[in-house]
Amino acid sequence: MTDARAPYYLTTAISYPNGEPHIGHAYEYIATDAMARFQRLDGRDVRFLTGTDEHGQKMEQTAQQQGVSALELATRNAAVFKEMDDDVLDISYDRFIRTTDTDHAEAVREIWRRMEANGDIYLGSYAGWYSVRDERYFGEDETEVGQDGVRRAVETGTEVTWTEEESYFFRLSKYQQPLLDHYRDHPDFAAPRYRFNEVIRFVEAGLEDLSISRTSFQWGIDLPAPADPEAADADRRADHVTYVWVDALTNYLTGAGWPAGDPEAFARYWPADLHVIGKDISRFHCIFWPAFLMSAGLELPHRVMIHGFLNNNGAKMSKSLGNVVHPREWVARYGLDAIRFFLLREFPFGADGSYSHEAVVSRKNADLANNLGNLAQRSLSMVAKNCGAAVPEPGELTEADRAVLAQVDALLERSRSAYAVQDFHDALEETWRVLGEVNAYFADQAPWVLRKTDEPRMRTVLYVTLQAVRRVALLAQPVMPDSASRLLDLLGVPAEGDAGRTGASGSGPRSFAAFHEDLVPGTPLPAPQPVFPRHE
Ligand code: ME8
Repeated sequence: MTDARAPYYLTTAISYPNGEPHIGHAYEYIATDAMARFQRLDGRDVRFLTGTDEHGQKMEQTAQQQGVSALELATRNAAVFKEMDDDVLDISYDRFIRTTDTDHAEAVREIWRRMEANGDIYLGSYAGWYSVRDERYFGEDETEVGQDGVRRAVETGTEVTWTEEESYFFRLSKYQQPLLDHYRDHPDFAAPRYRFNEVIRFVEAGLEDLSISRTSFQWGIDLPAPADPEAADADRRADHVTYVWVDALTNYLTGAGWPAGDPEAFARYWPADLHVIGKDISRFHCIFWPAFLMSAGLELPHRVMIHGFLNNNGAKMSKSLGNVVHPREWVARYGLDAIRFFLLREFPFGADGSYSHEAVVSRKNADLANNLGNLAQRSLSMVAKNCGAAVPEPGELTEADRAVLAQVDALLERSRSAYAVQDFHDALEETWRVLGEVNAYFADQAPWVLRKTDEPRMRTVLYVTLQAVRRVALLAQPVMPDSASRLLDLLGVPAEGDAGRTGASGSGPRSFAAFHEDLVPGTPLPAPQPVFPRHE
């Protein structure tokens, strides 16, 4: 059993607002949102952080190309990301952080001070191949020159340029063994296992110190004043800005109220329970971030969940291929809940996934319209016509009734275990497998025949079916908040909280605390309406 009121702090990566959000961003927000909603419904005190990563050379260059200041670009696009969260995807975040927020600059300077006080920061110089797209250096052996004469990073395929500059370094090498020890003692620190293993192999191969400041541009957070104003480098600091990844990762602390913003919240929510990120940034989160925290004397997050990438029909999304999908268009075309369901049901969260029109429509029609929508509509219509539009009074339950309900009852624990490891796919697959059993039960029992032969038995079958639909709807809430809420309205289940924000028409969430309770016979029901339309 989880402690009912235990805090649960989770985060998404913060996106670079140098362009429009795409469906890959939406995927991460939706998954993290489902996780946040599940924990809330399960009684946890959730804090959910998302936002934008606004500093660095990439942002500065894009702004120059567009003839605006970096802050203008960031402000304009951060609003686009936030609007997507609010108006398109119904993301239930608690704070949308921007790394240009003033409390964040303070957090970045504080973590720097602490790492420095711990003897982990020194001034040196760096020469290497820098990728602006990836905002990181690569060793010569990690790059290759293509047929077009352009040198690129092998790992990410992005262009690199030779950069030499004075730089502050973080003693990452010192943390090789402490990191390996931590991984060994916390086998769930990162997941899925195969991605975690890649990280471990990388650390085992040896870590070099990390360049953590830049002098070639100014769009970043200033370093803190030196602890010793007489220090040899004191007057040099003003030329440096903090490396964007030190800045970005620290957002997770700022968002929890560190260092001075909200100490009570920080004590309550830190360490984070979960960072949700994509596979391209696993090293930053599984190596650099815990090393910075160890150096600063702060606790490490419990878990980093590394999701795969979304591809369009198997092809990488890119502007040049013209196959970048905008979340707004997707949602307009299929509906938000169908998209959310598709993304979390179609492939395991850790794996790469491919989407196509056919795949989305097939999930929408088969799983939602047929398996759930039809069952709900048929049983509720029969109740409306034959049971006085109220929850029917069941008779004695048969073996078949008990068997199907036992399967449905087991779904809460199964979903808890699946969500605990962000296995949305498993939770939904199992729920829909059981829903298939409920459909088979409904077809076998044929209440439309019983209506003529055995009305009390018809009422029992309808009652059992509504019980099953209610529990499935309760568990569907994190993934499809609005549809599930509307379905629960149709079942006469009272709501407790606020409805979602995206034009939600249902009356809001129902906690899992009442999962095992029964529908009350005689409860009046509204006129049934289809909740899961077919895609024509
Ligand atoms: O990496 N499919 O920002 P970002 C799935 N600012 N996920 C994808 C994706 C795709 N096609 N493309 C990107 C950054 N993502 C940094 C993060 S965190 C302290 C700083 C994911 O805008 C990506 O893996 O490039 C990352 O988790 C998130 O979207 C933001 O990517």
